[in-house]
Amino acid sequence: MNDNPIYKEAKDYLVSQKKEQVAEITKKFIADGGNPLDIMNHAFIPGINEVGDLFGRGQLFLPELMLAADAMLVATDIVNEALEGSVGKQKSGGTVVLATVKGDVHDIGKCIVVSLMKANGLTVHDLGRDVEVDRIIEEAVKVKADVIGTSALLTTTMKQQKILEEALKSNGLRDQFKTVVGGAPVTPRWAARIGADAYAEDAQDGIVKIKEMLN
Ligand code: B1M
Repeated sequence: MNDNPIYKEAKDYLVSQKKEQVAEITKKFIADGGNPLDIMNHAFIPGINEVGDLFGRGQLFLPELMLAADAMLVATDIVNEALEGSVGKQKSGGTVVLATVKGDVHDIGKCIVVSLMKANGLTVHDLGRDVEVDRIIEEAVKVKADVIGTSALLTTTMKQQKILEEALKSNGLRDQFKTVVGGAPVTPRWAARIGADAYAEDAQDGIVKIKEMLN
């Protein structure tokens, strides 16, 4: 239910960079039986998008963006812990190597994707952020990954996803892995253009696409 007043309250705390209140309301929401992803999807993601829009329009500046990101990370940690704790340890057999691409430090979305993957029984090798294509491929080969997932939040770093596709081809490895791309500026059209196997709009969509590819 998107009209739950707690979502507006939580969103307002995030937009006004009130880290303590963000932590408190997230813990309370989960303790009261709320689905952790609901507060993320209905309060914090719209909240951080609003912050991004304000920043883009020059109505909010980098220090405030960083404070809001800090509050977002606190919420993400609490949500991710709840997600990971909510699952059994059964593995579904799929192995995923995931990273935010080189030149890009945005990892809030990627961390949500990682937690949801783990919650769905996937084995995840999270390489973090600002990761070189060669390092991603090296890890995928090492752990015999089924899927390579990349996140890009900047229009300037999206091209790393294309570089990954090209590197896989030139190394004769393209058939060994499925690839999925995500991140705010990434589109299904971009995924098709660079030859990725799938585009994921959000974390849940990522799970759906990966499970489809694993089947
Ligand atoms: Co920056 N930033 N930022 N930033 N930042 C954006 C992306 C921007 C759109 C803001 C704006 O101007 N309106 C803009 C990019 C413009 C562009 O490229 N055209 C921007 C800019 C310019 C910058 C800097 C250059 C600012 C500066 O220094 N002057 C700088 C760049 C640093 C760098 O990377 N080299 C910068 C820095 C930062 C902070 C460090 C302050 C912070 C990041 C902190 C962190 O991540 N640890 C930050 C933040 C928070 C944002 C915004 C406001 C929010 C991003 C976010 O966390 N969203 C962002 C504005 C926006 O995106 N609307 C912005 C919430 C998150 C849950 O969503 O990551 O999209 P998202 O993930 C979603 C889906 O996309 C999907 O699932 C997730 C969950 O639903 N998904 C996947 C993502 N990856 C996936 C992978 C998958 C599947 C699904 O499978 C592989």
